[in-house]
Amino acid sequence: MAPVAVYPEPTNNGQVATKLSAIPHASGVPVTGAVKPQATVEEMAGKWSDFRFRPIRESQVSREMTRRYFSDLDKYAESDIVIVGAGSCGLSTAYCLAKARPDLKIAIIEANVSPGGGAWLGGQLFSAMIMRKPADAFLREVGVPYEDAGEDSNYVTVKHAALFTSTMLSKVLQFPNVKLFNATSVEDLITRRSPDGTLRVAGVVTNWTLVTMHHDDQSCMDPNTINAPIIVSTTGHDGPFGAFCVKRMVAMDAIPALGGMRGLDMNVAEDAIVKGTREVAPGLIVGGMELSEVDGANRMGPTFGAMALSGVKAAEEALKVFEE
Ligand code: 48N
Repeated sequence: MAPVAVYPEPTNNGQVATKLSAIPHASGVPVTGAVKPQATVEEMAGKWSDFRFRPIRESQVSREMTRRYFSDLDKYAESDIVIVGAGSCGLSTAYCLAKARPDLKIAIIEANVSPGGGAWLGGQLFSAMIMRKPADAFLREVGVPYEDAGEDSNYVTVKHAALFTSTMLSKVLQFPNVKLFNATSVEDLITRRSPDGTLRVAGVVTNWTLVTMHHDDQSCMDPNTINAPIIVSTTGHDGPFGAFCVKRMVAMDAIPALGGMRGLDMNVAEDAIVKGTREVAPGLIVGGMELSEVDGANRMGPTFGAMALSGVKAAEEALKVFEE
């Protein structure tokens, strides 16, 4: 049997781990890379026999993760805008908001561990994503490669929907004023009643999604909150939480009964969703397929241009609040 590599018990930054106070907080190297890059992958190739990672103490990893997460929870407890749902519409909204207003704090709450919603595949599990023109303008804005059959064609094709969604995630997550809380559900809304009785949405009520899914079999797992003057809800029409915010508003008698999504008509549906993206109640802007449930709009099926441009419009509507 090959000799077992014996590693000295690593301590934090080489310090002897005696008591908490002796363990200096690991100072993270900023992503911007103030440190001169050291190793290169090429240098590692072929020299694996004496390869070793730099020693670490597990608590350094734990502290780096938890310190950041709880600092983010503290920072975004008061957000400027909360986006509910990180599907194609929510991510497009986040991109436009973060780019236009780097001074605003934008929290994205996504129930799934993996953000992206229905935009990882084009339709019936097929890979390619179709966007009807002029939505190709958004693809150029974000830098998503696509194929265009020519000036007379009426759509463009992204060779794999995951190329759109991964590019969107990469761009959105790099904005310093955006924080994605995934695996986290909005399970209610913070509301305020004005003297004339008008109900205003003033934030979201959140919980770990795994907790949200088990309120029926566990008692009293109370939520957390995020205050914000504007909520953009893009929770889609599908899945266990589809159209969550508008259903909650109907339950509170804050908006009339839902119109319920209508049958598939691409031409009617995509124009209606983009043009109809708006503030459906004070403090609550709705876009994407969640809107089809509000307005009784048609569905468009496997074409995504309306999701992207609904996000552009949702961002525009949200920014009006900050211009007033
Ligand atoms: O992708 P979706 O479902 O929603 P949209 O509106 O961004 O895009 C819709 C699009 O994918 C279609 O449905 C296409 C165009 N098909 C149309 C048709 O006719 O069939 O993303 C919604 C996201 C998901 O990731 C959910 O997990 C998330 O919202 N979500 C929530 N996140 C947090 N809290 C909640 N309560 C919640 N509800 C949903």
